[in-house]
Amino acid sequence: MKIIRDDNFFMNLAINIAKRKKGMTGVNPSVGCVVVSKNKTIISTGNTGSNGSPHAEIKALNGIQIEAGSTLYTTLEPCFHSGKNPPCVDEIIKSGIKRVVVASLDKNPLVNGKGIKKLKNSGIIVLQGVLIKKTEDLYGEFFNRVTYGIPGINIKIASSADGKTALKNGKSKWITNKLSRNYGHKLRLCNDGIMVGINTILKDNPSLTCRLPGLTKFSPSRFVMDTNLKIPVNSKIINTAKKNETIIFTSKYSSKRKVRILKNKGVQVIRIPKTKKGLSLNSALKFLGKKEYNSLLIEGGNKLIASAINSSHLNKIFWFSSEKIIGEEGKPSVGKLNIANLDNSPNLILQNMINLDNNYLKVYGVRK
Ligand code: AOF
Ligand code: ZN
Repeated sequence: MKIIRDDNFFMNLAINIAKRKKGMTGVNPSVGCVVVSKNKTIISTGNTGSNGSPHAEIKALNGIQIEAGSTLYTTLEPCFHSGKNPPCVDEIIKSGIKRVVVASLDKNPLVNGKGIKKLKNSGIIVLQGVLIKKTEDLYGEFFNRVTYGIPGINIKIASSADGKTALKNGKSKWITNKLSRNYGHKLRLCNDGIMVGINTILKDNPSLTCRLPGLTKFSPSRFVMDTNLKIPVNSKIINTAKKNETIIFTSKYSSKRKVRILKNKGVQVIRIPKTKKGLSLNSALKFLGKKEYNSLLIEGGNKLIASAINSSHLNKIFWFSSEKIIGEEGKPSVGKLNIANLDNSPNLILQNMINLDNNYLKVYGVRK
């Protein structure tokens, strides 16, 4: 098959380069950039640096000589503002490049079209929108945060073929296979934070870290919804709070002593309001948005998953299902949704289905 080295080809490469750093660029989205010469040779590539600096375009332009007729491909509109990093548009203009291809506009209000306008005003030809569907997908959570001030929510469910997450006696080790569980660690890597309900901590005592070799330092921050502050002070996440950020959301602050112990162990205890359905997920999300978390992975329990499914900030559901069948007495993956009419069921789109050694991962997006 002949490979056509057109704009789509090079943008696809930039997207793959960006994807490789997802979850490792701090509050900054992961961007991919490719510089290509007139005769379609790749001159250099770059993606956003760890923890957000330098920006992808700066890395790609560093140390190269721009020949006439070169094109720069970038997955996200080059930045216009000075934040922790200087504006990429100025570096692009200085480099002498005369053609820039962009996939998505940067919905960050500090940029949002201004970057492209400045490039065009300085005589650069800009083509925007190439493979935009793929980049809108890649930046779904980031765009949610810069638009609404709230992180985009992803849900992970690992269930039997009939949608159950545990036996009647609570046992769940292991419903899904090793490959699925490893993929689950990749999801932890790709998200800025991970949230569970207190019952998941009481039942499993998880550490909620990413344990892919070499990538543990990119483990997400951990958040627990714990209405009555039941968290055991010696649970794994509390004992590792000095290494990995850990926040307990609660509505009770009654045991001052317990709060003090938790704080001494490096845990933040944040009081948020309670609703009829339990702690207010929206209040926790607003708090996390202010802290500039772009993405949040919710892993359970099923009540929290139900709240996340009802949230307008739901981004994707990653549903792993195995070949086992558990039956009616098993634990349902999703808590009560109280749907009386199927038209009110969440409107999902199956975006991808991956065979993981005969477990299946279905990735659902949300029709908004
Ligand atoms: C780019 N290239 O690689 C990334 C961009 O605080 P700063 O200066 O690092 O700016 C952060 C913002 O820059 C971020 O919110 C997003 O709008 C944009 N990210 N822009 O030109 C990059 N990561
Ligand atoms: Zn930039």
